[in-house]
Amino acid sequence: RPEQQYLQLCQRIVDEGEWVHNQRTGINCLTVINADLDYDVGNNEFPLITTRKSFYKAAIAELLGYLRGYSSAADFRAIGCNTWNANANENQAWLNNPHRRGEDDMGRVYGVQGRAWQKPDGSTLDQLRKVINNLSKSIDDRGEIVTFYNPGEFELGCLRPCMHTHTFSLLGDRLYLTSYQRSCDVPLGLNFNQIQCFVLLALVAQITGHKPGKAYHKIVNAHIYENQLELMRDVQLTRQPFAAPSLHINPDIRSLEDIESWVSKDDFKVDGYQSHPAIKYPFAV
Ligand code: DHF
Ligand code: TMP
Repeated sequence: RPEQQYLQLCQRIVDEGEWVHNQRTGINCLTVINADLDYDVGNNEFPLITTRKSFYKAAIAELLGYLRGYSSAADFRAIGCNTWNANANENQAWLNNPHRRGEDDMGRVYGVQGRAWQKPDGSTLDQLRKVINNLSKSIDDRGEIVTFYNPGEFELGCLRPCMHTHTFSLLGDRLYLTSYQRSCDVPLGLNFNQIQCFVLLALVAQITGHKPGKAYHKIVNAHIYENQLELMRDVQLTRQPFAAPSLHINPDIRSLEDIESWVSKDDFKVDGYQSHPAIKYPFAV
């Protein structure tokens, strides 16, 4: 059961985590270092958490926004995703940043780096296009990497990317994905990120004509904020998980252009999802 990995990480933080004061948010976090999760995309074991309601449509919409190169929280809202409103509009350091271009601007984060990495000569590099072109020709040059991590432009964005590097690999007749995350809000952000690893591999396999294998998700700093701990320990971790659901992607999605133009969160259908009630975890801006 894919949720066991999730629940084991939560329990490990509760049992073995160490308190760390976080400067950016001013909140203490119970923290562990290093976690390896994996998802069997080939067998369609969709890693939705069932011990609380998962807002998977918003997680898929967020991924679509990244793949399209969005840099405005308004663009995310327009496709059914409210996850960037706070960081774009409520964080004082970003509101004071002279590079912020008004309401809803996120700056040069995620998708901007993935689709329009700035080169020294003034032109831009589309990392995702390159990877999809190569995989479509069954080429894996051992560097099929899309990275959002651009330290030279951190001050131009509202938040440094959390899940920041995705490496695709071809082996035998399968496509694999390894995703690297520097910082993980386990109660709130982790299930979104799990969904995104799974869907990214399933989607890229579909449009490049490969069978999906596994998605490997590597996390460095995994934490629970102080104000989330009780809900996690006394509510979510006392619940028994239900069986994993499966994901069905519209087979008409055939190219990156499709993703850029007409694909929406409703082209992704989930079968057999049963969950415990929602838990509203506090969000640290
Ligand atoms: N900051 C922090 N402190 N934690 C995060 O997880 C985080 N994630 C960001 C940006 N900044 C962040 C982008 N992704 C939610 C989920 C993912 C996300 C931002 C927010 C969230 O609030 N999820 C709620 C409600 C989802 C909904 O109603 O659509 C949840 O219960 O999953
Ligand atoms: P940081 O930039 O100070 O590490 O704060 C980012 C916070 O957001 C941290 O708690 C991790 C969390 N986060 C996720 O867990 N997943 C995500 O996809 C994003 C964007 C943020």
